[in-house]
Amino acid sequence: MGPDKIEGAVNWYPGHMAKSLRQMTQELGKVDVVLMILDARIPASSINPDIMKLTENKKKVVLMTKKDLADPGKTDRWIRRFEEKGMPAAAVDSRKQSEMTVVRRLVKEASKEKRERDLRRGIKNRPVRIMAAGIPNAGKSTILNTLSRKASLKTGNKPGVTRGEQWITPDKDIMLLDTPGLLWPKQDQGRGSMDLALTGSINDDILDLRSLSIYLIGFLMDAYPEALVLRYGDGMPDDPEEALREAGRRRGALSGEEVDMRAASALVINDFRSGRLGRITLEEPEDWT
Ligand SMILES: Nc1nc2c(ncn2[C@@H]2O[C@H](COP(=O)(O)OP(=O)(O)OP(=O)(O)O)[C@@H](O)[C@H]2O)c(=O)[nH]1
Ligand SMILES: [Mg+2]
Repeated sequence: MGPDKIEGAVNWYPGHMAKSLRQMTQELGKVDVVLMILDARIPASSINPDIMKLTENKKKVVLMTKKDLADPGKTDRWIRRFEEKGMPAAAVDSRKQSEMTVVRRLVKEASKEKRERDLRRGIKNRPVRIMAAGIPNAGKSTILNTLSRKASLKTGNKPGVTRGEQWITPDKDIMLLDTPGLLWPKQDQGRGSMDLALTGSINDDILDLRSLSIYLIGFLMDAYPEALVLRYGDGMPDDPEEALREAGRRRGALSGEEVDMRAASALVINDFRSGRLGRITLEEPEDWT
């Protein structure tokens, strides 16, 4: 099936990420609860081991964003898996106010000890300080905006929108810390990296879109064959590369008479990212250790 490497993926850990990690370390002392922001389509690959290590002794809540794009059955299984491992977890569409009820409840539970400690020390009404951390483009800034009911943080559908740490104080009860998306240095360049690339956490210009889309099509043929039929029609070739060509042909990704494979790749990847291939999760909780 698809290749196991992304060519040219050498600079996945640009210097500014190392700097951000150091800055987060400095802010951490002030933080009561960490929101571990994962992408519901790739819960395993979106766990950043550096962030896990950094926040080892902190109260954590796992929030899987982009629930609207993920496979609902798999999302439920992922939630149970995190809970089994002792991590309170929920999945949300981070743009929706109605989905913040569960987030507020989990934050309240995670900060219970801190509030009781404050009370014992005679401290009243000190705000709960919450940090959102995770990979680029996962929806950290979006969820903090929704929680604060104000669009004060910049968001955008590409990795690396947030460049520095930023506290916001939407009301007297909470303080929210937005942080830049972080990858980690020693990434193998296998499947996890492909998944991070497909969901848009790695800059597109360092990716080989063709191998990426062939990998995606191969995965869909196994796991969600109906997704390809619904989007591109019946009678697609069995070979992923040929299927890519055919999808390009049917969708008009042409250069003259020929299929423009680069345009076809971009088209298929965009169809996935935007949900036009349906609600798809690339990773199973059973494969995660
Ligand atoms: N469909 C969907 N889109 C979402 C969701 N959450 C965030 N997005 C979109 O994902 C993109 C990235 O969101 P951001 O909040 O900028 O992501 P971030 O984690 O802050 O990214 P960096 O600052 O680059 O690390 C934006 O286009 C959001 O609108 C969600 O739950 N569902
Ligand atoms: Mg951001």
